[in-house]
Amino acid sequence: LPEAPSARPGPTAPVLPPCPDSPPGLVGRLLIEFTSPMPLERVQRENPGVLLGGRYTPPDCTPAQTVAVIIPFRHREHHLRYWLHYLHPILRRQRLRYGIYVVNQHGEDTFNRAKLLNVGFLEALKEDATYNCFIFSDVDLVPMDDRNLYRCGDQPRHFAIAMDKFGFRLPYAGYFGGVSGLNKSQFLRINGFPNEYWGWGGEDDDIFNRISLAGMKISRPDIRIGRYRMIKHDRDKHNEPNPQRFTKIQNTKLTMKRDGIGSVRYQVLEVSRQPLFTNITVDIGRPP
Ligand code: UDH
Repeated sequence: LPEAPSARPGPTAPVLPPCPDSPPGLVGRLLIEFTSPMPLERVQRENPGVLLGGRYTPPDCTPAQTVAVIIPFRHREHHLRYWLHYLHPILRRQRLRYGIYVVNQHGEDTFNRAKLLNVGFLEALKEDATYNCFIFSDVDLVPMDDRNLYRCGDQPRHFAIAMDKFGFRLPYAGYFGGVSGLNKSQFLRINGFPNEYWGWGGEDDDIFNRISLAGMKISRPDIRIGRYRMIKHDRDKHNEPNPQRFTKIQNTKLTMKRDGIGSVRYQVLEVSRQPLFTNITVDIGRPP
């Protein structure tokens, strides 16, 4: 029987093929430097395909996932410009459908990276319920190889495994810092991230513990591909090393049930869609 004409896609609804597993336009090793100034206007000009809020969809294929990239942030505007400059073209070459969310901690109380990441997860989903992969990236980490694909898989993924500051090696077997990715069900299975790590350190180890306790394993790229440059910086104000971190990471098994995405409290003060990213300014409170 001939197919009913109405079942055929019309000219207004082109059906694109699925995006390939190995994107064809990747270039491999990249030259990354942070010396020349990087005006936002230049980054905008060089990324005309990026839509308001930092959204992008490949024009020529249908991606399997929709990726929310979430960046914990406060007072790092010049790092963010480099990050956007390098990452937008990489993510585009990787044929991802994605959005960039900068979660900006309001005020000058102690910084809380993991809580900001929980906020990013919830707020990204409020904007687009189709997000099913969440990549959590520090603002000062730029991949040196575009074959390090910012996608989720059947296990939580650690991307930033070979940073320049650690001599391009994994600093310890259970390291899960810098850039990591979980799909929605993996994230919910560990009750998201802890909200109670104020100041620097420990929260990434707590996340690693959550993943292990939930019976999952970390997946990592090849050490030659998972290379990163970190933008050099001094320690930030109001993000001093947290002296409680050593005892806290001993107690993940007890705390993860009550402290996580199910218990996060915050107040969004502003959501603003910029040309290259969505900024979410949030009041996350202060340590008790
Ligand atoms: N972050 C901010 N603002 C802050 C603190 C942290 O945006 O005030 C974010 C940012 O995305 C950063 C991430 O949180 O990349 C992690 O914080 P960090 O860069 O301070 O952590 P890292 O371990 O550095 O990279 C620790 C301080 C190193 C000082 C070394 C001096 N030579």
